[in-house]
Amino acid sequence: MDSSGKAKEKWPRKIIHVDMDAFFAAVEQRDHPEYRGKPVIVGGTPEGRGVVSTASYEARPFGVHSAMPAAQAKRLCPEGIFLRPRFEAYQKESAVIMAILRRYTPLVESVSLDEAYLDVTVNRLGIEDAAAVATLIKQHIFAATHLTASAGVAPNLFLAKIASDFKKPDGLTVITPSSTEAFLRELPVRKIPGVGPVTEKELLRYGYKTCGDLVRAGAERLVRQFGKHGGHLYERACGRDEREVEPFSESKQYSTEETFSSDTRDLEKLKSCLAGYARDLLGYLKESGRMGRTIVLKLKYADFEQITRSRTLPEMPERWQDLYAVAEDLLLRRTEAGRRPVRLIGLGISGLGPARPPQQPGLFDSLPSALPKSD
Ligand code: TTP
Ligand code: MG
Repeated sequence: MDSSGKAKEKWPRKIIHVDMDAFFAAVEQRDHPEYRGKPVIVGGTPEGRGVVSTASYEARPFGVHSAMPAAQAKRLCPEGIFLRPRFEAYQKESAVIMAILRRYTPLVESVSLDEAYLDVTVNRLGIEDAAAVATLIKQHIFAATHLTASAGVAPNLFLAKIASDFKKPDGLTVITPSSTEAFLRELPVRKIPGVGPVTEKELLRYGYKTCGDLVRAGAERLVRQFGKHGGHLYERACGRDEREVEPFSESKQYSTEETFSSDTRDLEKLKSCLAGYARDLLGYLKESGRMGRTIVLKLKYADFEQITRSRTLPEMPERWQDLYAVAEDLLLRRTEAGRRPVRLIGLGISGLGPARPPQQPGLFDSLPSALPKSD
């Protein structure tokens, strides 16, 4: 029994998933007070052909969401404030957030700029109650950045991710081992990470609306109907996930890209984009203390065919000019750029890892004074 008289539940592992709320838009609202409380839409310009990166919570009731063409977002939300993304600002914030998370446990896996898993089964505060750790983390992030995060606490990564998404923004949801089944029973299949609109449609065709429906169908039938993927869905619907938090995978790729306002065959224009990207990418990597050796060029031709061409180097280039030289070579030798009109160009570095072994600062070193000190 614990102090509240409740029987203590046995947790195989305690995982927290942290996901920032409307990340890019929240940074813009923080930095521009005049945008607070207003629908802010970050991404391509509505006059152009780019897409929405994200929308503030004020814009979401209008139906605006990530990956929607910005022009469509403008039709849905004419009073929206449309902003171009400021990636350096978001990367800087992300680095602050990830550094905070690493103070609680070295077992932090950052899966994107605004999202990470932590294994706090054992943590540096020595707190058993993972929900209490998640509460501290949310306060810590807010004190340092003035941005809100939502957190999910659960016995595995899959459930923790579902939980962090359950009550956004500024939410905290706990799924305990004993509440897992009830939690999943009515959960729509679309909420399973990896189930997009196409898979959802397919599942609905067979009458599977919720995780409960998948569990009732059983593994055998699902494998018959959907092959290996069916078996995977069954495991998740039962709330099982054996994946570990992998601290060294960090963010797997960092990239930047742009959709042109009109398709182009102009090689000079493409090359000048790549030079700008190379400068940004290398600056970011150096600043965030990471290194990556695989250079990835991405092109989308006017007919929407998309290709990537990559090259892995013996070590990360020191100067942006060297990174650019690789990108240019890929562009000129391994694509049809110049001969075929191009709609989008992007450059990325993958296989990222920390340049130095992660440090283990004291948990409360340089802690913002706003964070309540434990006594
Ligand atoms: P998400 O965490 O998916 O979205 P979000 O943080 O904006 O909102 P939520 O409160 O629902 O978590 O993505 C994090 C950031 O990544 C987002 O602010 C912008 C960027 N992003 C894109 O650029 N394109 C996309 O399609 C998505 C989904 C995100
Ligand atoms: Mg987010």
